[in-house]
Amino acid sequence: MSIDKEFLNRFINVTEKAAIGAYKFIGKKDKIAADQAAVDPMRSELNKIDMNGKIVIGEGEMDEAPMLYIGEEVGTKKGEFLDIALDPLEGTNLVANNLPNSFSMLAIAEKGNLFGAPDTYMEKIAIGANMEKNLLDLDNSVEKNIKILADAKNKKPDELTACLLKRDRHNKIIEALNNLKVKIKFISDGDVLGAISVIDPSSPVDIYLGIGGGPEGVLAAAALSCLGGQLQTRLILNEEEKNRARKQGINDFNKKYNIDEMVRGDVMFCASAVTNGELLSGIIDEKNTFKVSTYALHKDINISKKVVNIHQK
Ligand code: VTB
Repeated sequence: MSIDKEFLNRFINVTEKAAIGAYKFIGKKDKIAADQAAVDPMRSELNKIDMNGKIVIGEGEMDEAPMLYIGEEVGTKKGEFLDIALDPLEGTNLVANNLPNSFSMLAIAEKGNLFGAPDTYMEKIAIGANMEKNLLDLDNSVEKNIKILADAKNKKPDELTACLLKRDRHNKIIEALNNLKVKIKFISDGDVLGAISVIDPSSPVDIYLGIGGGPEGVLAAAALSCLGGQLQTRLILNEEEKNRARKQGINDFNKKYNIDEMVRGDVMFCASAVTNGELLSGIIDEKNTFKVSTYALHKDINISKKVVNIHQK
């Protein structure tokens, strides 16, 4: 079954209202306030939608997040049963420091169809569409994955661009990429967009790799699955996190998840920009209105669009 296409505009409105909430905290060096300002409108707008929604990826566990926590039910409790992965503000640092590529985002699937990844680190490797299924593997060396990808794209490694978070934990990967002369696009935060950039025709990125957040991995999987992209992930868990993961029904801690194990069936994805960026323009503050840009995807209906909506102040 597909998700009713009427939902897409309602979810676009949710991420746009959340983005507007965060807008006034751009450059204010307060990432917690920026996040909260996105959480409140996101939650109240979700609660206006006729659905039986359940948060599977949210602001944290029930005891650590008062709102939009994992398991929270949202919507009017009339209508379809939907699972929701959300990040009211992906890139809290980016907003706090007025840097590009911050978004309010969410993904929707039918009940039971989204991987409830714990809030831990996750290894990720993402590539675009139209390539042999499960082409790359986290257990391959960087050299091997780059060679396979270069062959599949009929390019040389030095013609490829890799995107990764600028973190010391990636030094080995960076060294391998440098040896292969692969171009590197570093990002400081916001690895959902990093992963999505492999399917963005206006981006030079061919491969996203490295370690980022688990919840962000599920949001990236939702977007990539709408457009035929590929993603493989593996959780990175310390002992305490293994206990938490067990409670969420995860027992094989070394499991590699391919995209169809993270997201099943029909999916919607919406990301509304707060600050300017490569995918979308940021919010434009006009006298009486805000102009907000959103990237919206609906897998079964084959919708992939960038929209701009005007919101009255
Ligand atoms: C990424 C990125 C996020 O965290 O998941 C990253 O997408 C990973 O964590 O925007 P570290 O910052 O600890 O490396 C963010 O940068 C912030 O949540």
